[in-house]
Amino acid sequence: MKSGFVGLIGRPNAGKSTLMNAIIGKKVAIVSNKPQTTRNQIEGIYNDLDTQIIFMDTPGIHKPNHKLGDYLNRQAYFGMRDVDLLLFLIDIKEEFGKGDSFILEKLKETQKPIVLVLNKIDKIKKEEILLKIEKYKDIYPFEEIVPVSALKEENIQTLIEVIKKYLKDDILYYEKEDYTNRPTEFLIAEIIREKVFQLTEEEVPHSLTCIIENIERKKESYVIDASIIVDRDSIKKIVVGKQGSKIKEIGIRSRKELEVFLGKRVYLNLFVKTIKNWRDKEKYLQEFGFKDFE
Ligand SMILES: Nc1nc2c(ncn2[C@@H]2O[C@H](COP(=O)(O)OP(=O)(O)OP(=O)(O)O)[C@@H](O)[C@H]2O)c(=O)[nH]1
Ligand SMILES: [Mg+2]
Repeated sequence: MKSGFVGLIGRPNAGKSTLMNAIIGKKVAIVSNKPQTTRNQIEGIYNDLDTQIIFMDTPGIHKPNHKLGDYLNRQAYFGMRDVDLLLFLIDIKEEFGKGDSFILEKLKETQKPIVLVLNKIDKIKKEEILLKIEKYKDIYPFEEIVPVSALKEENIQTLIEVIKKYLKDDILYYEKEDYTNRPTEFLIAEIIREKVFQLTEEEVPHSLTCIIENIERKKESYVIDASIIVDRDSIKKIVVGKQGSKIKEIGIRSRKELEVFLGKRVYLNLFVKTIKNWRDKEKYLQEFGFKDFE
């Protein structure tokens, strides 16, 4: 039996959550093509016959514009502590930029082994992959460099084998059936937030959050009341849409996925509420679950 903790670190949109889901084989963390999708440190638990790996998915490290952004970065830094191995994720198609050097410096400070994961290899030609690997070798002596496609699930098994070399413990931290540390309520709110992320543009997804007000568990169904909190009325108008068309679509898509996830019929009541500038107010950040561990 081997076990241990692995931090997934990188810029927003590098594909950290997609990779974690691909490794776990279940959707633990939501994914979108917008930066700053992940807002909390989320554990995904990988189990096979003789191994348990606990992955820490983290928010992409970025320049914050709000208190919420500071919180996101702090969550990422927490994800670097108390792990056996750090996976530094980079979109192979992008150039290594200032944001990446900044993250690399932070990673180096931890003095933990760093494996570079070059993600999204499905977007470039095979010959280019080798050239990129050579380039990254000059940037830092990474323990290893592993090219993968989280989306197409290419080379994932190789990555798992690499990770296994760095696991030091021999106890089960979680039950073998567990795949995340997050409660069902959190996963439900995230599924709804993902739909809002997918169906809105520009600053809209970032200025809102989703909270579960109430869940009634019945014999054959769930009744879920959820609120989408926005930070100004103009955003509320967009989320509701013309004659409620947008919120209706968000509701339909969320319900479909929730029914599969919960395995029961779902009655979903969505409300949209404005709380001015909630992203900059400590009181609301705490109330909406953006709490530090310490
Ligand atoms: N083509 C391609 N797209 C990918 C791959 N992995 C992730 N993506 C896409 O990249 C976007 C961002 O993916 P996420 O997994 O949300 O990225 P993240 O690093 O978790 O982002 P944050 O949570 O914002 O930090 C999504 O549109 C994914 O579908 C990949 O291997 N290939
Ligand atoms: Mg993410």
